[in-house]
Amino acid sequence: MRIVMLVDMDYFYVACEELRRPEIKEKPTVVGFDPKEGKGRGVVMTCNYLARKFGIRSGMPISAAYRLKPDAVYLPLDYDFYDRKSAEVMLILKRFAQRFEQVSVDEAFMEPGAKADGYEEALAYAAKVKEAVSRESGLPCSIGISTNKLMAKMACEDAKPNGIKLVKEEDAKAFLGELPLDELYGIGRKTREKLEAIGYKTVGQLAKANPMELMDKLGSFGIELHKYANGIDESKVEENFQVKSIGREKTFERDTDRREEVLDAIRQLSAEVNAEVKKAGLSFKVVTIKMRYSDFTEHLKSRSIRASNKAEEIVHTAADLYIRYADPGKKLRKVGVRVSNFTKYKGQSVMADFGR
Ligand code: DCP
Ligand code: MG
Ligand code: MG
Repeated sequence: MRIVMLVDMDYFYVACEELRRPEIKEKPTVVGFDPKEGKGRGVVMTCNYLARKFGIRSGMPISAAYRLKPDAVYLPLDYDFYDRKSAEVMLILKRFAQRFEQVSVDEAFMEPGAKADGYEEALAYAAKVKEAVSRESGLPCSIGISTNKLMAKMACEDAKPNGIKLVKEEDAKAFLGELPLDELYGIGRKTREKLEAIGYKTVGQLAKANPMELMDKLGSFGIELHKYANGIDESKVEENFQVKSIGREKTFERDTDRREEVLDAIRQLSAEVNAEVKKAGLSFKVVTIKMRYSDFTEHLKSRSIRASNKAEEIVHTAADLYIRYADPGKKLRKVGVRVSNFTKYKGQSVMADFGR
């Protein structure tokens, strides 16, 4: 039988911070922008479960979090560190997967295939995965198990934090039926409001709706939601360990707005990217530059070019994007150069797992 698992790390950014600051473990902790005693702008990226008890949530203004719990621990963002931990976790998970699809910095779908071919086997297998992640990365995760991606995701939400939850195919509808609409994958605030306006309040009611009516109100998305409400999802776990992009980034010793210093960095990064591209025997069609400013806002600019494998093409495009689009009023904390949309060059094979 087909078993699908979704592994999602618990309170990921804060859990990463706990590794190097064990003293925050027992304290409500928030990672995000500086609250500046309630006057700070920007949002909460995430918080641990202790902080959630006070009503703090991802995405809420940091000032609102501060009002709820001024004496929580507030930590700044360190994307480099979270990216490294993420890469480490993904490598661990891949070992356990026959099919694997990373869907965000902290979550991935996996099909164990013949390694766990039944519900009981899958439960035992998930426990093994969870244990390996914990032992090797030091981080907690939760795992949802079911027979498709949608239900694995829904099960994982239910398992959180630090749990494993299995939803058998025959139990999927009952499991979903009780949930309020916006807990169903795919339903955000707007869709919920539309559905409520036509009289639906729970996923169970939506499951019994006439799909034609939903088609009328929401187009083909309505049909999809009707399937979701019934626990149906035919999408595949898409293997994505083929190289999709190759990039390098550099954090400046000090935040800078000196053009020459940035261009030097772009030249150096482009050369490194080019070496990697050559090794893989690829040609690229898109060059992207990433600019992260000292206030942690981030700017990505891409340009499509004719397929190329030339170093100069990377440098020229990246430098031009920087000159055109960098915000002159801000200092850069970090710059990155990335190429993507590969076509094969000289018929060499595509290697997996290029350095991030
Ligand atoms: N994140 C973000 N902005 C958001 C939501 C999340 O930057 N609006 C970041 C911070 C999270 C990470 O992505 O740590 C993973 O997001 P999750 O939704 O998986 O949330 P957490 O892992 O933090 O908590 P949970 O235990 O609920 O999964
Ligand atoms: Mg998570
Ligand atoms: Mg997640």
